[in-house]
Amino acid sequence: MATDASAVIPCEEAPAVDDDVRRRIFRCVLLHRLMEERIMLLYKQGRIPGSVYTGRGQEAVGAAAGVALSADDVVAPLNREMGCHIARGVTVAHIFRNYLGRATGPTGGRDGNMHFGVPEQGVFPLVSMLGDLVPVMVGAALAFKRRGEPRVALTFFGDGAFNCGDTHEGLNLAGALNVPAVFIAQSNRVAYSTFTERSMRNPVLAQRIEGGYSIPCPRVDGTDALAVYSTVREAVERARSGDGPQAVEALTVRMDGHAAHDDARYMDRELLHEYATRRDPVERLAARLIADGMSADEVASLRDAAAAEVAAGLAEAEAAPAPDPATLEQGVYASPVR
Ligand SMILES: Cc1ncc(C[n+]2csc(CCOP(=O)(O)OP(=O)(O)O)c2C)c(N)n1
Repeated sequence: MATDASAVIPCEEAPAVDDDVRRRIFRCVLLHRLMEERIMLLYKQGRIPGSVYTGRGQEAVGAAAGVALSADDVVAPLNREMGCHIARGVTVAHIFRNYLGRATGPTGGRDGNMHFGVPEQGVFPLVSMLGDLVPVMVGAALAFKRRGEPRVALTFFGDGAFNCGDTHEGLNLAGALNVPAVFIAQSNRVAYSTFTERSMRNPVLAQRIEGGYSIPCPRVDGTDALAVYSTVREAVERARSGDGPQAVEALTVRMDGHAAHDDARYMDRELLHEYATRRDPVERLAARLIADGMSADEVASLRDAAAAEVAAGLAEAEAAPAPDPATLEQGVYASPVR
């Protein structure tokens, strides 16, 4: 589905978001989109071990939330938030090294493209069990609070994860301990192939987070990167200033299947068409940059720069060594049983 520039709805005006921030977010959403497109090609060529989970349509959320954090904050992105890794300073090459299973990648070639992070850069790896990152990040936030450090811990959960007990235990604990944690609900309407309305009586997560846990939870259009940034930034600063846990519900649509094997034939075609043509997060931000005075040439050169960054990062990752089979048990057992 090609994007018709005249059909795209630009991001809302956001004069408070300065130029540098806009450019940083645009780089992150672009890299997210372009890297995943390249990864899908590599996957189809059989060069990616494991499966591939994309965040097409949701790029604005992870990227803007990542940019909204300060340097000392920590974040645990999920598998549809590659732009968040980029926003925190993880390099394109490092992410590609994970997808290509290289020895020098974040998991040393052990991961099937999901459970990677760079903790020394404040990016925690994903835990597969839905909802489990909520209590993990409450723990991080509790540590910051007890040490008197003005730092914030942020994580995401999908609407499917909101049906898991650990999410609720974590939200409850965050409120009871009044910790500086921020939770982003990625409401993308579907969990695998189950639509949210079929798995919950009340699918408005913001109401349940506010009503159930007394955690403020504004709702925001998750395809509008500048709106997500402004809303998350306020939540982060409230958490940092001692107001306790905060949440934001980002409304999006998952544009691809759950993973590369899933053609998403159960999704509503008209809805996907509407989001692809009018609400593509990358194009919405490009349209806003142009509406606010950036020339089309400059936008094109930012796109070219991102494409060059992807090509260079991939070349660097391809040149990296494969893991040595002799290291197979390293990091698997505390003390290998012979
Ligand atoms: C506790 C638990 N139950 C089931 C699964 C299997 N599973 C993996 S992803 C997924 C759907 C997740 O949906 P959602 O949280 O809405 O995130 P989305 O995939 O839409 O981004 C399921 C059921 C799991 N990983 N953990």
